Amino acid sequence: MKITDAKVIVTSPGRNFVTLKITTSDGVTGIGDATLNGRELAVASYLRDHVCPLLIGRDPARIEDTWQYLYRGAYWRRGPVTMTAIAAVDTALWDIKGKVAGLPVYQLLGGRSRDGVTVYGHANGETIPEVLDEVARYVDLGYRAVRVQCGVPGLDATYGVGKDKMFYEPAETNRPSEATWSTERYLRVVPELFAAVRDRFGYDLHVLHDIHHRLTPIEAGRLGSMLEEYAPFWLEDPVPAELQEGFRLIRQHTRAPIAVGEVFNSIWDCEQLIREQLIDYIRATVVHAGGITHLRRIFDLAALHHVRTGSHGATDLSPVCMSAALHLDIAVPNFGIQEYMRHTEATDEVFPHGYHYADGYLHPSEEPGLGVDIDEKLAARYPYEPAYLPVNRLMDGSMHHW
Ligand code: KDG
Ligand code: MG
Repeated sequence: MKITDAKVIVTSPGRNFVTLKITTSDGVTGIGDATLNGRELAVASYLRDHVCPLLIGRDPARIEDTWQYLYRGAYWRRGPVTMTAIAAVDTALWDIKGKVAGLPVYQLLGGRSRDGVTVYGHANGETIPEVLDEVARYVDLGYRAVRVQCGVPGLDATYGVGKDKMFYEPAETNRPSEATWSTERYLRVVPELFAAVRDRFGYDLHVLHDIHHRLTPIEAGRLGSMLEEYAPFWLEDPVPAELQEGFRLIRQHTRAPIAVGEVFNSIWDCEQLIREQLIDYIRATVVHAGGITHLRRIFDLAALHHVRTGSHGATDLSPVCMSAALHLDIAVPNFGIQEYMRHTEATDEVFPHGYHYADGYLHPSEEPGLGVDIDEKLAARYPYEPAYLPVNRLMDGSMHHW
């Protein structure tokens, strides 16, 4: 069997998604998510202009070899654009392998380690009472874990506090919007938020919070120590993570569990964080971290160092990525939690899928392969729309350091 076609499909059913579709000489098809929020067309070009021509004639069964060929062969290693493109190829080849074997992909990864994948959703609100109402909505839906974010008094907009409920879309069309930030005000409101959530919902619910890289290590240590009494499940992205050793300082000052990794694209972004046990959850994803093959490698390294998984699953990761993530989540021994923000109805129609939510858990599809498809005719009805993630500035107008 050989690869006979590889094409890139860009569609925007509510937001932009890039998908790679590979076809084999036996007529088997596989798909992979290649969406990089705000930089979608860079990955589409990387695939179309540089990778698709190399795939034609290759054996689709050689997943590892193809991964190494694209990673090493490019000479220019790593980076979000390259690794998202490689992820799309890798995911599509796992989909094909599952279909050829007649098995869901998780069976090829060693089979089930658990009955379902515990997920969390985002409870957002401008005010604390609004957040509490959103938490109640998730609790009513059976969720065991909820991420809480509220507006910071005195700031016009706070990143991560979405306008939508159940979806999460920070990107905006045309030019990026610009928001301002005050660490002092933020550090005052978050403990109040946690206190209110614990007061109303008790301690059985897992409560998560995303800092979106906005603090320094010592500020993050202070926030963590203030939140310890409210037993946070994790504090996410406390600081920008280019300087991995900076996390040592956070560890010295708090026992709050730390999660990081949604912007990571390679094992080298988290090697020190994992090896020195500076984090508790690794949030790298299939689409941005080199596909199932590379993410499995990261998860295995993490398993050796008491680090559990907590993959990114915001709305900008397509149902193709979510399907692939669930096959890994259900199989790996050190699974922690999976983020799950729902897609719009239009997106679900373009990407029919077999995974489903029930009682706090997601369940991967039992169909051979990943159990997700793309309706190309429908996809063609939603042309690409330029969109950017917002920019953040401090009160004095300087760019925030994250
Ligand atoms: O594209 C960026 C979003 O996916 C990101 O802001 C989401 O921080 C995020 C999260 O934890 O879901
Ligand atoms: Mg995040």
